Amino acid sequence: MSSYVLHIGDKTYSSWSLRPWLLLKTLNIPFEEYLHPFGDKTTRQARYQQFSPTGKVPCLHHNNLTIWDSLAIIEYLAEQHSQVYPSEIHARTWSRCAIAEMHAGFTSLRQHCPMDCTRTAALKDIPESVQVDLDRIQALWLHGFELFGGPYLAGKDFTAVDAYFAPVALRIQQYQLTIHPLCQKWINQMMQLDAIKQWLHNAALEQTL
Ligand SMILES: N[C@@H](CCC(=O)N[C@@H](CS)C(=O)NCC(=O)O)C(=O)O
Repeated sequence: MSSYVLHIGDKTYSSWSLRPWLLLKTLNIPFEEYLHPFGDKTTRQARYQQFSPTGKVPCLHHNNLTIWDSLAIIEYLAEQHSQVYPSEIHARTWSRCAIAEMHAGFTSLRQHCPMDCTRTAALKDIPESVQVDLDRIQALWLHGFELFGGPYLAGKDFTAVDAYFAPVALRIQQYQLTIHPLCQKWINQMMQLDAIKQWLHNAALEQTL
């Protein structure tokens, strides 16, 4: 079996890239990483289409397969590695629902608070639509803690759903958004992951290039 090759964008900004990267790193699944800077927008499609049919990152290559889109990558990895999702069916199903909701939604939070690892300033005026997204995220996470007992979203282990919401954890930090203390506790724990520290370190280095 060949090794996984993951194509990603700038660590400072690429929230979709962070999800599979963090999952692979934290589950200790070996992979090769190729970072393609966003760079000039006019040439990006052509550059990215050399490895990704949508011209977007992330994109995984494995055993002559090309797997584009972060959600398809997570599902592909789940077929190979049992630790990607919780073994218990309720927790696994809940995780898939939460991931699907993240993949398709929270557009206001994504639009008004794009992931930016250089940012430290609070968001002054929080649009109502952003607060609606945050309220739903908070309810979802609290439901996960209540159902599965924490400390991770779907139980005692870090799994795909934690990786999928990691960019939201970073956004809440970067824009200094207020969230329920139990959710903040999960964010603090995520910030302690070696892989998150490595991502942020690499993102900081991008600013010096
Ligand atoms: N639905 C896709 C979204 C991928 C996406 O939008 N990636 C952004 C970077 S975070 C991208 O490649 N943008 C390049 C562009 O649109 O030119 C996924 O889940 O992977």
